[in-house]
Amino acid sequence: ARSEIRERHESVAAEVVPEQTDLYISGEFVEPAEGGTIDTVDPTTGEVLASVGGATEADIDRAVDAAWDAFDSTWSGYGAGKRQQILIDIADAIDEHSQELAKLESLDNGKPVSESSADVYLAADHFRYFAGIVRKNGGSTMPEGSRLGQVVKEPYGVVGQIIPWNFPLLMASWKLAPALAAGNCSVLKPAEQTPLSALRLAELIDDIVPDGVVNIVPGYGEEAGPPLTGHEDVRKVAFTGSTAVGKQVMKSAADNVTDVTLELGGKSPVVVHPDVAPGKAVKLVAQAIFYNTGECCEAGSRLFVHDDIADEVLGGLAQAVDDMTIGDPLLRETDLGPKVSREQVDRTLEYLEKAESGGGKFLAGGGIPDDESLSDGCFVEPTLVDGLDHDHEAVQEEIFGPVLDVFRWDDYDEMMELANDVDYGLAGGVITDDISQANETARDIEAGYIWVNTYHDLVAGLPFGGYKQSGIGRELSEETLDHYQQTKTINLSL
Ligand code: TXE
Repeated sequence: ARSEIRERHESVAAEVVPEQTDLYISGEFVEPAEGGTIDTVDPTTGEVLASVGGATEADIDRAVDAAWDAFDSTWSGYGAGKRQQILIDIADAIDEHSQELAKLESLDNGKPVSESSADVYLAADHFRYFAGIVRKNGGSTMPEGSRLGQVVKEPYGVVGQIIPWNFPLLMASWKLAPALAAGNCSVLKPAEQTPLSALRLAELIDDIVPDGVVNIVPGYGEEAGPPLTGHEDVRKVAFTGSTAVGKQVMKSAADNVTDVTLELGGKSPVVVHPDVAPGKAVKLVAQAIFYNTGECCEAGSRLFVHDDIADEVLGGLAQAVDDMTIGDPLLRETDLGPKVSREQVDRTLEYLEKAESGGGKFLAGGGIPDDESLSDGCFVEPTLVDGLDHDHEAVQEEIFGPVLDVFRWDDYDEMMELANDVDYGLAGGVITDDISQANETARDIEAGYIWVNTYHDLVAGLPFGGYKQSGIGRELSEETLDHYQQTKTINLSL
């Protein structure tokens, strides 16, 4: 079975790995100035999929210049209608290549193809959403006595965007669609682990978008990140990644007082009330933590289940873990693929060791799957950890793996105090059939996005972003356009 997986991956890679893997600057694929390359690895097989150009400061400077040239010469002259059509054309191009992009994403990131197909659909949908709202983005006027006030929205010009590896294509679309809709040009840096779908997107939009409007510059975080976030000609920085790096990004942007939005980590609580059918809770909780191998900033990674149904829910979850198909992400039946990298596996295992030595008990999982056919890959078992103190590292810090910390409760206020006792505040889940209870808990959780009786459902139009150390700003919504524009007031004396 191990060789079967390798053969399958080799043949799919031959079919979908893009030809162009250099930096995409000003509509051309160019070698990095200092010639470095980055190997991007298939986390299922450990094989190198491609060597891509690795940008350094000189390349970032070049990309920023190219973006300003494009802004000044063409893009700033395009009206909303023209930008709308371009966004629709990008969405169409993504849809036309959806299967290819899904396979590429599954190869490079390791996510099951059922999930990467959803990502590709949502990426196209995101461009369509911003194509829609761009036309109502008109500003306002205020006639007041002998003056006529006008409030107009203007693009920043050139924005710098940095994305992580957990939803490579979808995050590229979350960044590019609003930036372009608002009238900006972009320099976008994909994560070094997963640059391929963004590079393929560059190929696909090359004939749609004027040269230099979108520049894709893969590179290592430390090499390509700071030159972009601290660049004096970059007027806005949007970052998705770890909270630790988010803080560095903010500091570096401070040098030029560059506007920043950040979408950072999370440690989101899921609260289960006693009135629900345990089976319903099991399904939702499993989805909240195990989707995308737990590599979701919004993952529901702390479960608070009411005493009355705790045994049934936890038993059901252990069974759900047993029933999951862990395996080759290229197969439709796979529920859980590998993590993105060896480094990420080690990080998760370290937390599991700490959890165990800190008194945690594994109700399911707890290590690497015992399956010879998966031994080349970055697999980790879905894991339930019981019995940790809430202030333990494995509870307080983002593990970003398929690991759920479980807690039982019977006193609502005490439970809610713990639920909010983390530095993060990205999301939360509430499971109950009692509408008043649902609303109360949704309001009590200190987080930017609460799901009731569902999870991970992120639909364009509903703002997504963090409280506390989970970030600044909102994506997926009209508010996002504001983050990519500056307000100008023209006060005209009549
Ligand atoms: O993240 P980084 P890593 C969390 C998650 C994970 C941990 C570490 O807990 O285990 O972070 O992952 C770029 N200036 N999240 O180390 O480094 C980097 O190249 C500018 C949550 O992979 O934050 C990549 O493009 N940029 C998160 C991006 O930052 C820099 C998703 C994210 O990588 C940089 C990913 C620098 N100095 C990880 N250093 C989420 N919110 O979904 C790195 N980068």
